Amino acid sequence: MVPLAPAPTPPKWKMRSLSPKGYQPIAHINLSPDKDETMNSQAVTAETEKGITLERYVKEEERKFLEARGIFTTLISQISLAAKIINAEVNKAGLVDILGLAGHTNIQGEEVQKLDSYADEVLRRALDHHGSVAALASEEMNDPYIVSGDYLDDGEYVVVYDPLDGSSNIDVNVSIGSIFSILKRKTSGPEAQISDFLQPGSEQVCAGYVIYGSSTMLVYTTGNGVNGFTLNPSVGEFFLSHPNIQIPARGKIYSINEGNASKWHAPVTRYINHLKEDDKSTGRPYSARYIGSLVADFHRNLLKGGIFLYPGDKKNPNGKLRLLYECNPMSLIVEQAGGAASNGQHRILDILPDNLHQRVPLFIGSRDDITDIEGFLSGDSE
Ligand code: AHM
Ligand code: MG
Repeated sequence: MVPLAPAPTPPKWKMRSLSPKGYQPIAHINLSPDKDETMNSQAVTAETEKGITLERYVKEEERKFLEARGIFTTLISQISLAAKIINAEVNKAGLVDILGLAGHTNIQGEEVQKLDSYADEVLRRALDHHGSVAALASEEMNDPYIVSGDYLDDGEYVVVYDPLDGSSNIDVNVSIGSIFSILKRKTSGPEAQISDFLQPGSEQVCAGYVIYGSSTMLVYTTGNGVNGFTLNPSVGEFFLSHPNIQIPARGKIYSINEGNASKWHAPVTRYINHLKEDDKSTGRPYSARYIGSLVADFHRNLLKGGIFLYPGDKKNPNGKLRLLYECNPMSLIVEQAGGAASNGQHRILDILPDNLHQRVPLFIGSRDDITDIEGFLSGDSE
């Protein structure tokens, strides 16, 4: 259980040095500490003490962002509310035999909604009255949900999400998650357009995920490092439990669906064989860990180090994972934690999307491991 800490003395905000491939400061919103030397240093300091609430952390962080005006506080708080509601339902998933199977009627004769469409609706309803959210796009919806003018204030942002990723794992009690990404809207007409979503991932102003696991955690970044908050279910509040997450530069874990090995291209096969070789000096062999829930596989590798691969193969040249809903948010998070994400040739965050549901090969994790796989794919490495 995460304890409530007494009010801590605000520590100095630590600026992290960025690797050459690292995330560059977001241009259109001031996410850097205030340049005004006259400003009280307390006011430009974000709390990083373990045990403070998510809400307090976001507020403290926002004080440094002159343009943010409390928008992220309410956005993150709406997302965390949705996460708690989804979490409550996920926790009941084992009771489906008693309450009724999704897609069927329950004992009261009511139709039981599938958990992924339920999660989709919860997130939409949590965000569509926000005022700053002009449109929502979800892996569950073919087209974006454009927020009506009545509910728009400034409508400056669009939000993209995968409401329940890894949903094939629900009925076997394995961790699943929700993934989200926030972009600043580009068009200025009365309604948001698809083009507002089709921006490279480097333009995200916030990205995060919620993992429904042995405990429920919300992990997010606004471009100033990555922080993880654990839900204390007895009080229904997220508390800072993992400040300033850093992924090790090299891991010892690889995560890939080896059932697809017969369809892999030769460099991927060579790379995976390389990881299995015995060579103490380079930390091999690696351990294989694959859950089949991106959020869970990613979260483990983020904390322990390692590489997750969903490559393009002979059957699916672009792999399986979606650029906007899955790859971009995870890529911003991993870069902010000091790692890297690539489609094999290019940084994921540099890809200009051409459609909402676009799939891309994904190689994501510890920086040195991503460098290695890129070497194998380019033919430079054995
Ligand atoms: P989903 O969005 O339909 O749940 O699919 C995405 C999931 C990811 O969570 C996971 O990494 C991947 O699919 C697993 O795919 P596979 O079963 O092909 O290994
Ligand atoms: Mg998904």
